[in-house]
Amino acid sequence: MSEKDKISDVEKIKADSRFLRGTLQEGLENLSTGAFSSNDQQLLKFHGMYQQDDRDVRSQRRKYKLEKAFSFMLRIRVPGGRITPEQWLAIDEMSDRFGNGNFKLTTRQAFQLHGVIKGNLKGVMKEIQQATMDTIAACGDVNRNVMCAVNPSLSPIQRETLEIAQAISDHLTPRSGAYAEIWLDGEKVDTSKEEEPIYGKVYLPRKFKIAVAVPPSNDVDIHANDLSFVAILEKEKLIGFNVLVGGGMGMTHGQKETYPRVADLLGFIDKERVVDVAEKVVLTQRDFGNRENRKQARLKYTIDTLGLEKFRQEVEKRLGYSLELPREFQFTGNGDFYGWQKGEDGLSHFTLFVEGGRIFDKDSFKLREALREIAKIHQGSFYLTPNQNLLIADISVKQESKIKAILKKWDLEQAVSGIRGHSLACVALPTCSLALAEAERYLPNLLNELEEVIDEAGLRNDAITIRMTGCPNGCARPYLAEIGLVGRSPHKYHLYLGGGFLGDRLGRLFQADVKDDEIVEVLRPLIFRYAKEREEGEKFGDFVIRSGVVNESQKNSFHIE
Ligand code: SRM
Ligand code: SF4
Repeated sequence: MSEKDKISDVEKIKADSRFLRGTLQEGLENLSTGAFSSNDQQLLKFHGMYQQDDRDVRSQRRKYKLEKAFSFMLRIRVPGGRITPEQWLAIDEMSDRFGNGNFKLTTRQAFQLHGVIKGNLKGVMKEIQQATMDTIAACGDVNRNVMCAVNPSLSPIQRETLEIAQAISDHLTPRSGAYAEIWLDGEKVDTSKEEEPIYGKVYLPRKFKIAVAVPPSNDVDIHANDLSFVAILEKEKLIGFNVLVGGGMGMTHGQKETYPRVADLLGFIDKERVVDVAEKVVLTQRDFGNRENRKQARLKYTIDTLGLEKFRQEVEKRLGYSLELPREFQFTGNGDFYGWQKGEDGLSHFTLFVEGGRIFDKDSFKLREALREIAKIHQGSFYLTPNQNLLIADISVKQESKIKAILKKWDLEQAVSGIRGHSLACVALPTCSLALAEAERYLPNLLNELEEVIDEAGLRNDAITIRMTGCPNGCARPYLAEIGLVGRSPHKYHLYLGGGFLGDRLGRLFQADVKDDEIVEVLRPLIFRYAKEREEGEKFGDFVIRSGVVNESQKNSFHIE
């Protein structure tokens, strides 16, 4: 077998794509089908979109011999989650005109529009550009949306780290002119002269994710990222970052060679070196990542194959200098701080709980309308948080009462229980083609039932992290939750327990294939035991390990033995 035969099909598609063009232009013009060719579907991801179909109506359409109800999900990149009120209003408007009337705040601080049909793709892409946003590299084998801590009480540091996140994002954005050419009627370029200075013509072996954390908050979940920078402060000034590599969530049920992994500490760097280090870690993954088997291609497997020391040497060889020893840091949690807070600059900030990150109106619940009303008068920023919530930031004293009045009018200031406030669910059905079970549509109902048990046990205000995904890919980072539910098949979930409240330890498989209507009964005795037997300040995840409910040193703790 020649070297070329051994590489995966996606590698061949990228290599032949003329820097991500493929036959996307022809596919776009072919309106006899709502779909693109399978090769072009791979390339679409680099342009920030996924071909999907409404899975709720699949069997009905099959019965009438109709093509699947194809539409596209567009992911709009928002480094660090910061947008202006004008951009919020633009997304809101586009979701009506081009999408399915609602939109999603993702677990990586980006927007998603669902339900855009092929004939509308160009129109929406142009409007996204007019709103000074884009979807470039929101998906695909490149660096994705760069996350950054969102904590208003750290105002000056937040601003500084956000600039750094933006600089990393800008530096690692692909240079191909394909995006402008296809979607924005940009000038055609001679592709034989085109270059991708960082990625080269086959880009990375797999997706790549970067986060910037500011202790004490681990809201960005450093252990779910390929590369993380943890801010180190001295006398309240940012001096540099600890560098962590090799975190990741995705695995496949039944395939033990796939697993979630927490990141390793690589060292410390001065703040001026962040972009350089990000580039060299990306280059090392580009050169050593597995291009034959996509299930082994993430950085976490590269590191496990090479060994951390060899990986460090390769990074340092490319840098031309060594990393320093890591510095001490301490996290206190990975959730958001709800409600009102004052920043050091005297401005106010309000963090709103957004269940499942979905911005929608239904019956008397008018979240979209309320936020539209706020965006029309708000003079500060919005931040999409890594927990699918929304921070209405930089509110002046003059504006505060007006925003408070709108929140009150729409009943949005209500406190949520500790467990709901620390919940995350991925999209799953009906749009995600990989979903094996419900998540976003089911978790709120499960929480209604679970809250009854929690209330009975007197734990309403206790923060417990619970995360649900429709499949083992882990888009809501379930293996880092104290209670993780991972879809196995319709109505069935693997239940993982014992993840660290700080997002620093993976949970263990506690029970396989739990039926949805049995989850509460399985958790009930554990919640009561926790309420009765916990030590002072002990978190649920720590308790289930200390009390032997799950075993921390259990081998292969993610799959059924
Ligand atoms: Fe994800 C694939 C949704 C964050 C790991 N993810 C998908 C796709 C695109 C399904 C597909 O490939 O066809 C999902 C689209 C569903 C839909 O209908 O919209 C999808 N992922 C999401 C979002 C929207 C979940 C959410 O409800 O917020 C998140 C978008 C983030 C963003 O703005 O960029 C999202 N995905 C994550 C995270 C969490 C994170 O990055 O912090 C993870 C785990 C971390 C990691 O990457 O290890 C994650 N998504 C995956 C994987 C597994 C990757 C792996 O290493 O095995 C896949 C499948 C794949 O890549 O093959 C996937
Ligand atoms: Fe889809 Fe699975 Fe990701 Fe959920 S975890 S959005 S089901 S790929």
